[in-house]
Amino acid sequence: MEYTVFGAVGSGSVPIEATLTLIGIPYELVEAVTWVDETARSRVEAVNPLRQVPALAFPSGEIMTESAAILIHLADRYPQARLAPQIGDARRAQYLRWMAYVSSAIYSLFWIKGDPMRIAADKKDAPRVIDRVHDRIAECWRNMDQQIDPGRYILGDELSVLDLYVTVISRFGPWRTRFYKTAPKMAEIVRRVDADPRLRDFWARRFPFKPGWEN
Ligand SMILES: N[C@@H](CCC(=O)N[C@@H](CS)C(=O)NCC(=O)O)C(=O)O
Repeated sequence: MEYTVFGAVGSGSVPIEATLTLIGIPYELVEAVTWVDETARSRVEAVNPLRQVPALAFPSGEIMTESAAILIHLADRYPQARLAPQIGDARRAQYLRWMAYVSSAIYSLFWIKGDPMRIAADKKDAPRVIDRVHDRIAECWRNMDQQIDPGRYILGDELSVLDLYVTVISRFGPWRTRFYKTAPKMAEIVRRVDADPRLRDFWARRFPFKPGWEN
């Protein structure tokens, strides 16, 4: 009886897989590159009718979708891993605030970016739509960066699932080079998480740093 992650290399399932790795929980992986492959979309349909990854099947068979909620759940369910401020901790409100923000203000925009024709009226507008999505994402990172007061990590001196989440989502467009300029406080933090020795093999497998990856 294990967790099953429905995910894909370089996707929003990666922070969840990283969390399970840090907690030390074995899991099965169903690989589904949903944004390029119709067969993959059908493979996840039974667990997520929106045909997106990530989804998490619990050992009990219960299904959970929504990356931020899954991360919050895992960090609460395994408090010994110290991957989130627990209820009663003074940092809890800001933790929940930024988890929801990354999901709703930033990650959700990738639905448009993945296929601009989902909202564009004309194919010739697609590049402009992507540029605008990138501008909005950069603006949202800037807004977050200006309002946080981090230590070694976003919420203080301990790594949390929020750091894993921001580290992975900031690897998507408009890519890291722009993120470093737009969000200088978080730039230092995501580089620290990229370099975390506990995740070295994991990153290599699940979100490899290929030449030029920051651009
Ligand atoms: N709100 C969802 C968003 C998930 C999402 O956008 N997943 C992408 C992969 S990173 C996907 O499956 N896209 C395929 C599609 O939307 O068709 C979450 O936070 O888990």
